[in-house]
Amino acid sequence: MAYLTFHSAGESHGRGCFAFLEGLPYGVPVDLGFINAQLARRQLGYGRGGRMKIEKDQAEVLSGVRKGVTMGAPVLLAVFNKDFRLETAPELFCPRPGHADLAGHLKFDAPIRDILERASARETAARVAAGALSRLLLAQFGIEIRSHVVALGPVEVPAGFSPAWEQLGQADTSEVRCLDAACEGAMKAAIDEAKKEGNTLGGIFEIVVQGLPVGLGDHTQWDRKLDGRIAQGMMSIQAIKGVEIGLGFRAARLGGREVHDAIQYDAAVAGGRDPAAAFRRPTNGAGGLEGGITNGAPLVVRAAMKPISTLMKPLMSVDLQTGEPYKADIERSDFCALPAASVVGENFLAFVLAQALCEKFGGDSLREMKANHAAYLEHLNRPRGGGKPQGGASDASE
Ligand code: EPS
Repeated sequence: MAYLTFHSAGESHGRGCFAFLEGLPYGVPVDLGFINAQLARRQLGYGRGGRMKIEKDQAEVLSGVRKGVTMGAPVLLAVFNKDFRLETAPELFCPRPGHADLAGHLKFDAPIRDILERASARETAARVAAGALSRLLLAQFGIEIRSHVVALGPVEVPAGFSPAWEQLGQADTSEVRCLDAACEGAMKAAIDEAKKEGNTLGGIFEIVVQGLPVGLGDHTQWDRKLDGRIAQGMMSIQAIKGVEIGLGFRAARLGGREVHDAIQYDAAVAGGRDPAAAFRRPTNGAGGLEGGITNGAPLVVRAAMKPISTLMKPLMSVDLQTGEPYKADIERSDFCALPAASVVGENFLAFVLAQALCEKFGGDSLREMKANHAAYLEHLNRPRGGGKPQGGASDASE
């Protein structure tokens, strides 16, 4: 069982979105202002629908925190809905192609309303609350996460566009979270056009993580490989249809000499505080992961979001009451939620990474985790060359 677990509860128009986190150590400072700032970022973006004008998402801590720090106990966070009308929300009868409506209705033998209420991306408010808390743990270990939008509908940043870490910090100043000025305008125009045509747009965002130590995740078993766990975390976000790490699909079209990152070693800096400084790679095609283990380079994750399935000019569907062809139902929705999805991606990735961090340095208190982390860095930093690896055949023969 994973040390750190997260589950959510709640419906889009129910009482609220609830995040249940178990396994956080004692003593993580809980900055509610930070968590609420992440929730506010999730509400932004060009192309959102009417709901974001109604809600002002704020997290309330219902359990597991005392005097501003985690108690080592389960944490329950609540984001209460202003648009709370679960019992009176209208029934739907014409399932929306691309939504969970029809498959959920058939599987659960339940009204479409009951399916969509839980399938809705409103659930991402709970994920962001949990992810933001996870991020506060990561911050204690110098781990930081940023993201930007690299494609929206037909508009894509130029190949090789790779903003510096400082520049990534500016993505929030763009309404589409894109750092290429020419593309930013074209993306907004594409959203305007889609809106005019009763259409929706998806796209691709990229997340970059700095400060991860070498050695999170594990090569020994399928469900311990961190790349697989990241992919699961990202694919589970509503409307995400693809995930890449590092070069991702692009690696398939290149040779090994072009894809893999040569390793350099500088003995002069070994023994310092930063193991990544002794082992350097001029390139990062691997995106920070090799064999399912972090390698000390920045983690680079891309996720592709499909266009939202509620269409103001709907596709044809079937009226489940008559069995006759009919236009799919229309619900209030977003035209493009990609900028928000990139914020959800950042924060949910934080949860997946916090899980891996707790497994590697697991302790009951933050202080114990920090001591474990420091001892591990010390072990990593021993100078290489001349020495034999510990254990193994050579030791046995001596
Ligand atoms: C969302 C809340 C929802 C939608 C959107 C995301 O609110 P409502 O359905 O009341 O308009 O705006 O959900 C979807 C795109 C979806 O497919 O369910 C939110 O809080 O992010």
